[in-house]
Amino acid sequence: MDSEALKKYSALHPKPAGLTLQYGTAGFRAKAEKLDHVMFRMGMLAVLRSKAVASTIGIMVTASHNPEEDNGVKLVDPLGEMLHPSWEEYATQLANAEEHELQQTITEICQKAAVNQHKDASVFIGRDTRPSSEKLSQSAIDGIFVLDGQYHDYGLVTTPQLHYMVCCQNTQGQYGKATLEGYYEKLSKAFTELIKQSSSSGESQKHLKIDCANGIGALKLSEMEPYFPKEVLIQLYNDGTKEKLNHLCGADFVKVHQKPPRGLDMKPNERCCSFDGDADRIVYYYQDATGLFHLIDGDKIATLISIFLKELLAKVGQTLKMAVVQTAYANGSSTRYLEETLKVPVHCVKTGVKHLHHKAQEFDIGVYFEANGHGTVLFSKAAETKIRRLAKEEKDNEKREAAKVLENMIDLINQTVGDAVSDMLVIEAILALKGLTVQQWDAVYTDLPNRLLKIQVADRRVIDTTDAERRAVTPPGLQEKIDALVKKYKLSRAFVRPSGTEDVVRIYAEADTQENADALAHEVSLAVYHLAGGKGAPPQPL
Ligand code: 16G
Ligand code: ZN
Repeated sequence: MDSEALKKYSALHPKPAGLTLQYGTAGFRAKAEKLDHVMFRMGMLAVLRSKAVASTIGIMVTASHNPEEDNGVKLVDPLGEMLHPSWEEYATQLANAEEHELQQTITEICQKAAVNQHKDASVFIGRDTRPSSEKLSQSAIDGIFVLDGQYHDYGLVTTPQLHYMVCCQNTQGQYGKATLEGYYEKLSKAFTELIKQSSSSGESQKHLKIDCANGIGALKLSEMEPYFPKEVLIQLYNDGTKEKLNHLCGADFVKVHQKPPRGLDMKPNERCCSFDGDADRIVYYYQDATGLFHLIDGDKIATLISIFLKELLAKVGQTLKMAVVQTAYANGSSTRYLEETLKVPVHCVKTGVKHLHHKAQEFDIGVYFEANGHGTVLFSKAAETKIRRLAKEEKDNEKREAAKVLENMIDLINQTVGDAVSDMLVIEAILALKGLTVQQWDAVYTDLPNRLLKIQVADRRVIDTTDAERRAVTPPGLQEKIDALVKKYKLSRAFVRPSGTEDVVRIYAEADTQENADALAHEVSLAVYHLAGGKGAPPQPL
């Protein structure tokens, strides 16, 4: 490490005095103007991580569904996964080190993580469409440069595209080509193969309106359109040419507010979907003839995919072990449907993609989705090999055809991380193959009414949880109180957890009616307010 160069460059990316940030579930996130030094330092950290694991590491500059003024950065590990938890701590240390401690901090990280500084390093970098992203990614490149790393700048890409590139690169092309064309070709080929076998017709069935959250999804879908078969009729809305990123639109807005995004003209019974700002989440929805809005969230997406995969496995005659991974936010009806009707095991883990991904890796086929629309399907190496072999060699026609469908599903799904583009194509293919309308999909089960609230407390760390965040261990008495409140309502459930991305405590409640879900959520928020040191005036009923 050239300490003069380090001094010179870090002076160009000074840390604002007194600012401390933490590498959380979604990396670093803050107002864009506070992040220049963080980007520079994450460029350096990516180099160190690359040397430590002798692989290419990714840097994605995005703040996903946050307001346009925010930004953020996430590191991507060799197989396209989230950064290993042990390194989250190093990321936080490096981001918060004072200027004069930088060199020392780097040396310490190298010692703790056994980094051989003489090794080569390679970093892939990408960014979303925020006005601040280009400059911030340049700062990260400065950080890569100062520690002598090689880099490839993909420029504007979706978060899942960057994850995909990193995985392709580190698996020597086995997963695909580490280029945008490679990504488009792989997905569109699998999709075309899949829908060839669909017999369902009717133009309205094929039509899909997409709210792109005024983000990167619009750009990348337009780029991909020439690769699509001509049967695909998509119409893009909120493409970023007129309005602000994520403003009153996008997957997070639609999920949280349970209403349509601005800027998308929705006719009764039309199939619509929303991406989030960096295109790693997707939710579907439609409005019925009476004007009622129907949200089809991550739980219903996981269910549709599970139904489809389970049928295929039965046809192929394989007993591959399939499971669904959810979080505490999963609607109780979805869990019940999956376990009792579909008879697929369901596992609940803590919020955050890395927890879901990790758990899903335990199965031959692991379907994971957060209710907010982030999710994918993982196939174990053994399952993939078996399926590909059957698709090629199986003598029984029906079995072989089913194996081919499974094989194309494997290629269509971005297994590195939740991917709105890939998930959308998976869903569209399943609906076409099964001849399902969006209404029929929605009717698979009925969501229990639910309510999500948040309140501020003096220190959200006073709330500690267990059992995949479904029970509070501290403060004393809180869980007992929640248990007593839940008993007052039918089909009810409630939990509280400290947010990993905002300074708030989140409260979730569901019950037999919306009034009851609202009342329960309010009562639980009062309990949190009183027992966990609520700030300001007590929460008011909805
Ligand atoms: C982050 C997570 C997302 C989670 C959300 C919860 C990743 C890549 N993203 O956006 O999975 O649902 O945080 O936020 O892990 P919260 O902790 O503020 O509720
Ligand atoms: Zn996102």
